[in-house]
Amino acid sequence: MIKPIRLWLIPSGPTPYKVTIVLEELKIPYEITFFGFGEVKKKPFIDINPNGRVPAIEDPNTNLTLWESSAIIQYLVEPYDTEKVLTFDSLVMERYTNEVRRFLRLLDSCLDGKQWLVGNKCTLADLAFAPWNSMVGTLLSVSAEQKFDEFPSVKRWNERMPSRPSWKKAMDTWAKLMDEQGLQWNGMSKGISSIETYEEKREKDELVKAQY
Ligand SMILES: N[C@@H](CCC(=O)N[C@@H](CS)C(=O)NCC(=O)O)C(=O)O
Repeated sequence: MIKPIRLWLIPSGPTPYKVTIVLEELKIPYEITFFGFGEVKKKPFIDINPNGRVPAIEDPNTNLTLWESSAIIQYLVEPYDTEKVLTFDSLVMERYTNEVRRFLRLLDSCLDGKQWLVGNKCTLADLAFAPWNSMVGTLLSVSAEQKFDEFPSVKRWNERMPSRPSWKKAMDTWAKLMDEQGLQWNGMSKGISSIETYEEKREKDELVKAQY
């Protein structure tokens, strides 16, 4: 029997409701302790969260006190989302990667011996793929250089795109806007090389603003 988790919040602050939604979704019993905005930097709350911001939780099942909403929801899914209601297990991720591969194989066979997808000129059908082709390395967790190794016709077709000024302009705009937000190509902040570091920094509130 799960003992109710205590959730500390101020009613006017939106962030704690991130936690209540997850508690509801996962049907975890909880009790709310609420107080006024003026008391957030005072006792007794700063004994729970010395940083003086809500939400914070106390879990009597594990004797854990925790603050920072992203850290809290991450913590809640570990023991309480056994049915994977709000998360994916690795099998689902694997299925997703396999789907991307299956589709690329199909695309590869469609492009076999052809320059473009429809007829003998570059059409909307080709150009609509261009941005996603740029993301394939991230989707398959391989380097940009290796992403089309298994799909030679797709690789040649994708290499034809940069000959289009429109493609180049769109890519330049994309790169410039990402740069302005301090993001690298895979959507993570510059200097972050793994999803684990990304999650860690997100919990500590250390990501660039664009990632919230
Ligand atoms: N990064 C924190 C942000 C929490 C936050 O800013 N909470 C606001 C209410 S929505 C708060 O406690 N404000 C009081 C203050 O900053 O003095 C989190 O995700 O838990």
